[in-house]
Amino acid sequence: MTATIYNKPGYLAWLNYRFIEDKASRTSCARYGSAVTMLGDSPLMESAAEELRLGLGQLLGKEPALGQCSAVGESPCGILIGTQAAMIEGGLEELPASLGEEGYSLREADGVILVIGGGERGVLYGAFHLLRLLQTGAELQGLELVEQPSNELRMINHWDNMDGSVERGYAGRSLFFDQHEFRVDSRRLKDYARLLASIGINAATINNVNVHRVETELIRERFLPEVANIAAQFRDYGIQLYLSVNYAAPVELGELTTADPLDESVQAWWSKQCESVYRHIPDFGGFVVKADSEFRPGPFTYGRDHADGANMLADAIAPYGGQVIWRCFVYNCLQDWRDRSTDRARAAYDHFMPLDGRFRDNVLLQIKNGPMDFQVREPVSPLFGGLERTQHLLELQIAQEYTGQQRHLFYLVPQWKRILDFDTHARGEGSTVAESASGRLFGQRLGGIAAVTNVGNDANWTGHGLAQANLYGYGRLTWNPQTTAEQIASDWIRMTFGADAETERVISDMLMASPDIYESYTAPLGVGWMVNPNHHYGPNVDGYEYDKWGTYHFADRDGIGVDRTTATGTGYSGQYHKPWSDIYESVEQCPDELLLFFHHVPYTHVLHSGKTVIQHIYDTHFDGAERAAGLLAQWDALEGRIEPGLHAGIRERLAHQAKHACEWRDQINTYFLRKSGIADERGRTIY
Ligand code: GCV
Repeated sequence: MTATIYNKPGYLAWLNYRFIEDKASRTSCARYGSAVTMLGDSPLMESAAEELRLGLGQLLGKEPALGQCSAVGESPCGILIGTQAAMIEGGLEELPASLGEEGYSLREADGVILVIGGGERGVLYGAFHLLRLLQTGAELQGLELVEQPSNELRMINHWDNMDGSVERGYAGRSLFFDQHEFRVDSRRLKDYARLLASIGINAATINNVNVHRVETELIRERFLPEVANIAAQFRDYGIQLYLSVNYAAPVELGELTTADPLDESVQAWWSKQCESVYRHIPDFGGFVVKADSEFRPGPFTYGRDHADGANMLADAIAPYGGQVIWRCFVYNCLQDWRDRSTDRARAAYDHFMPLDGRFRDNVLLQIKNGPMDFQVREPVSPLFGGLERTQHLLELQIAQEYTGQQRHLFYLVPQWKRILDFDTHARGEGSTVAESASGRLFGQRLGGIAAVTNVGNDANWTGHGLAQANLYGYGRLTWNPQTTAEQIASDWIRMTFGADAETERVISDMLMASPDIYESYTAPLGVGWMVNPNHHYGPNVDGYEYDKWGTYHFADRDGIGVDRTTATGTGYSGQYHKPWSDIYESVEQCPDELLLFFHHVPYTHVLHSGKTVIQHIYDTHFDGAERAAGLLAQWDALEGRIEPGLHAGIRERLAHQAKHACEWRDQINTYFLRKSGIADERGRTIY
């Protein structure tokens, strides 16, 4: 076979429909694999049928016949797919309860499997679920399940620039752009859409939230036909296209002298843009906006607030049913490090809480999971549980900006679960972030989760072969936050690498251990930011200490940490509901892993673990580097069980990680030994 991108190691990712080697399992599946019959027809249904044809053909070694019928009983064998409405019309008597547009039911009876979607998207998601069951060796006889998504918006954000670069991209260049033009490999785009649909993603932006000059024109005639092409390919897989827009577009494009949201000419300008966007893309999702943040323009320039800015765009897009997704990542990025009273952690809450209830009902605020910026460890943003009268989305980062840049292994699902499970106590116990983001907690119409994606044009999509688990896990968790990290890992491993039990055991172990390992050898106890400025890779304890970004650890010879208490510090701990405000306020009660986020303590402070802060730093760093080396050894033991190309690519990354973890260990330990003058109790080598 000629080597093309499409058959390079890792390209198929988890849609790797391997032939089922075990004869007994193959025979028991074969009864369903003879035919795929559609009840009704539509592009989404065709995507579902085509996926089943491809999947069954490869899993069973024989392509099923594709057909259409008009009554349920006309399909005596195989798989029958259709919407609930079509099934009712086709004579199905026992009906599932209402499934909603995206929900589905899978049922097996007498050798036929019914894939019943609430709507057409539901059919597609049901088909992918069925394929997952086949790939992971589940029993299909007597199958009966119903699924509905927990979040209505399940979104991916690309930070792709039209020159082809990807901001915080660690897997090659853009899938959409190059040299300020659209450069789309449509087969690859379709495969990307398949991957996203298979995990339930239903919305995507294709361009960076930092919208530069050329990208400002994505909403103009110059580019709209090509944007519409991508929207069309995504549409066949149930994914709605959104664009990031430049808040000052009318000025940037030289058509107006102001972007003041209360100025009528500005309002009319945006209405006109919306009209042309929807002419090209009738089901366009809406705009994502980064305003007044990190040098991007926004309503502050005109003395207006963020509700004024967001509502102006919301009014322009409302006639077409579009949404405005407005990011809360707003803070002073020109801070003076000498000024200890300004606290970046406070910023999002301070800016947006006073505006609660002032946004139109087609606005959603997009809130980063923590108050800083996707650090390895941060508390959950107090805006969750804070904003009661404003629809919002949780923003996560699949791209591993601060978590090893897809050169280190970091399975993010456990971190995301911790965030989603965090109980804000806004309405008493059980007021979790998952409930708040979905909109259920405060009875909001719309909610969901968005995440910065980790893909690029590398053959295996994510650079590190094991980083695919993060994209996969993001989708699964967004669909159902109750799914365990272990279950997601197990499904992903089986779908990607096949059914070998030892492979599954080892990779699952590696994935589950990876976040703790990485956290152990990097910044300690929630303090964050000890990375090289700009690119954010590798250790640099003081890299951000005397900078303007509001990112300090305040280490001196006696101690370390940021006092964010209300009693003596910046008052950030007071932004939480009780009991968290009390817990974080108290140095005794604050969880160890966040101690330095909330408190400045001496190196001799004793943690709940019984260790002093300084000994904790030494121990975790020695331990973390050792465990990173252990990951490589575990992977080496899988040689021969995994396709050589795939094995070698991942091995290279793990070998780098093992070495780089030692650099982290030595820099951090040496820095703190020199600052504190306190020796390691165990006398290990520190430089
Ligand atoms: C897209 C961080 C990143 C930036 C990113 C920004 C954001 O600061 O380092 O690259 O910009 O977050 O989320 O807007």
